[in-house]
Amino acid sequence: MTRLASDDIADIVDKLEDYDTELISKTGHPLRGIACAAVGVDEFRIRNILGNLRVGVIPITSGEGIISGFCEAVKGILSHMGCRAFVTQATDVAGLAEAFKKKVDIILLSDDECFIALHTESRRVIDNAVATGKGFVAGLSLMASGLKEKNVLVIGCGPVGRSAVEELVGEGARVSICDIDSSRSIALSEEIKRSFNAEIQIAEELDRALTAHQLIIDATPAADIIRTQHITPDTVISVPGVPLGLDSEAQSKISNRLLHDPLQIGVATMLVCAMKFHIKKIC
Ligand code: 2YG
Repeated sequence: MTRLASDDIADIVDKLEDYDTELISKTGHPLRGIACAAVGVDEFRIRNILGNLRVGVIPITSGEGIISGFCEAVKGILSHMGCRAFVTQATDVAGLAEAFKKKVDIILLSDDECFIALHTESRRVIDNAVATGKGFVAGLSLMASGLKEKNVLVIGCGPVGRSAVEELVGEGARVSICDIDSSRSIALSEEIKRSFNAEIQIAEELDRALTAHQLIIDATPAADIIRTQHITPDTVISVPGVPLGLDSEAQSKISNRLLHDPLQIGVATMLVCAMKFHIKKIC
């Protein structure tokens, strides 16, 4: 699992308004709209519910410890989405106690391996990797005006890539997968066959797969794997992976048809996934 650095997230909160403007120009929706599309919730229905939600973010000191700015960035994204979010003063178990005493509806916390949202009343657990896969597929779909019957390449068969593949199969896309470890792509294709009775293709060779696809999800921690020769006027790329997998020439060539952020879409989608259980409770 990629561990973010403070530099990756330092300016997220200050730039959320600008990011919404960028997202609207790329997908037609701001962050909240993309998260709602990812979860299949009507954005206008949840607006007032969000305003009443109390969300606690708990700093966790285990393992490699606190990432400076991480909880503040998560809290800033949640507040930008319209809910009442705060970072607990205490860390770890004391932070959990503080959140419960403050009667939160949703808790977000992350150690080195696992970043989750807990919906206190329904006791549901939302995993960041699953939500991130959903969110970036929704973004690709909005940029490409739908993915049904379209060929989509997913690079990286880790937790985020797996979630993206499941979403794409659900959207009726024709999915190819590629992973540096072929046992992971084989395992994922067998799992998709078993769970969805759907066939996905395994691309043995990344360069050839990138040349053959215009719709791409890059769910790897690899840099510079997507280069200028892979970018055509029809190429649209959604990158949940950190760092961004396009080299600088490919980035300038693809211009507006590229979606990437280190935390925002994943956290926004986690929140809407969590509150979706909340909506079920009230409707
Ligand atoms: O509470 C803290 O400050 C730390 N325990 C947070 C540690 C987070 C470690 N995980 C990551 O940096 C990423 N997997 C987070 C999600 C990235 C989404 N693309």
